[in-house]
Amino acid sequence: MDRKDLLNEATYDRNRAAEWFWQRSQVLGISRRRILQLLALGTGSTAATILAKPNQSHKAIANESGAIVKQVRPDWFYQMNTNLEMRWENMYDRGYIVPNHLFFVRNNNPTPLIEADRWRLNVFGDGVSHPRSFSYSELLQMPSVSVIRAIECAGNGRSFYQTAYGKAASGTQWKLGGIGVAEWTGVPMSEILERAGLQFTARDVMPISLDANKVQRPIPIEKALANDTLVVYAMNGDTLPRDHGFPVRLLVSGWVGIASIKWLGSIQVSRSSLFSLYNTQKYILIGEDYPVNRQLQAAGVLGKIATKQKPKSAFELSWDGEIPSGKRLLRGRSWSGVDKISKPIFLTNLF
Ligand SMILES: Nc1nc2c(c(=O)[nH]1)N[C@H]1C(S)=C(S)[C@@H](COP(=O)(O)O)O[C@H]1N2
Ligand SMILES: [Mo]
Repeated sequence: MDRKDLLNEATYDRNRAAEWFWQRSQVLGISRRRILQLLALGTGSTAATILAKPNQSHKAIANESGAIVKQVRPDWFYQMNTNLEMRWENMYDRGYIVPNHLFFVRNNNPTPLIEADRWRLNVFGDGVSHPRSFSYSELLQMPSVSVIRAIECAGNGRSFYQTAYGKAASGTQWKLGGIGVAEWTGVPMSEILERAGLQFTARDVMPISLDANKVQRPIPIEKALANDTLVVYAMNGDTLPRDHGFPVRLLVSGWVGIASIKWLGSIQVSRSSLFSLYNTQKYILIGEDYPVNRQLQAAGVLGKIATKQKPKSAFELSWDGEIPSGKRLLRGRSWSGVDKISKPIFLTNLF
């Protein structure tokens, strides 16, 4: 297979699932039959449990914030548990970039309060020859890159299952504000991996967070080494805000938001395939249109793994607002997870 194909998340996951299944059975000394039995018994977390590696202990977390640290105003956001949806009307006439205070927040767990001077980024695994850690100030002194990129939640637009089909999809009921564009500044992940002695045999990279559930989702080494895969410490020129991953988060450009792990604590680099709950059971598409082969099923993968976002568009208007009749200039945007929209279609005479 062309190694470039591994930049496509779906291709990558399909291949890795099969490999993972065989490797784990060997590493753990468990027979294939026993793994199948375990998976059959499992009610959800079996694959993740088999995979679980001891996490490094981190003492840098002072406590948890309760949920969200930044100012939450109802005219800025729709709040849904620990998540904040951007209100598009606030972007009217504001330009391309979403300011930090208006940027959406998607938190699986409350925002952890991490002390930067006690925090370290640990790089470990059999894919590096010199496992080591980096302090915050070390990272700030390394060569940095700034890119303008959108981060969009895989579930953005999910509430339309209810409005369009009369059937709600489970999960956060986003309208269209589960997206934001910012300028991200940080150290290319390649630079960090190189300094830990990246081996040419490295295959997968697992960024592991410090939030309550240690959210983690693997990416292939090819994507980890891309120019715009960054270990980010600044957002729109400011220190990365707590809710967006302080002290550092990952930016995995163009991939579903969950790949851009916040509150990064360690990075596992492996010569074998890696899997986590977040690409076997969560952030996947389930249904007749998304068949899963038997090997993937056996590895605990419940559906087609969500990859690139479909094109979408939104008006910069309040969700349930009214527009006075007459000739009006409406503004909006369209975007896709792959590239720029090349041919916008303008609808006129709507009213
Ligand atoms: N540690 C951690 N990283 C995470 C998440 C999380 O809950 N915990 N949520 C992910 C999801 S689902 C999305 S869409 C983006 C959202 O980034 P933001 O909150 O900065 O907008 O972060 C991702 N990174
Ligand atoms: Mo997300």
